Amino acid sequence: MKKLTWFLEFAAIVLTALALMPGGTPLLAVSAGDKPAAGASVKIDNFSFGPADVNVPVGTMVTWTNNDDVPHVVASDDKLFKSKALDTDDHFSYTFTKPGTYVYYCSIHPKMTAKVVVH
Ligand SMILES: [Cu+2]
Repeated sequence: MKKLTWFLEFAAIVLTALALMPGGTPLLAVSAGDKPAAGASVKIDNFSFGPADVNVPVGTMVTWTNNDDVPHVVASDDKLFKSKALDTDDHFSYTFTKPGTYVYYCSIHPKMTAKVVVH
C-alpha cells in the first residue's frame, strides 16, 4: 500500500509539472507554419520492396524499413542515394526534393527493384 501511495504522489507531481510547463507540450508548440514533412514508407520483406511503386509529392521523406531477416540495401540507379546494409528492423530515409521517377534496387540482391515517382 505504501508503494501505491508513493506512485500516486509521484504521478500528481508529474502531472502538475506538465500543466505548469510554459507553452504546453512540445507538440502543441509547433506553429501552424511548420508543417512536418509528409512521409511515405516502404517495407522490405521477402526480398521485395512494398509497395514497389510509390507516388509522392515533392518534399516527401520516404522511409524504408527492412522487415526481412537478411540485410538489404536501398540504392538509387542514378546514385542519388544509397543506404548502408540494413539489418532487420533498420531503416533508411531520403527526402525527394525534385520531381521525377527514381528507380532503385538492392545492391546485394540486384533483382530487387522498385521506384518512387515524385510529382
Ligand atoms: Cu537485398
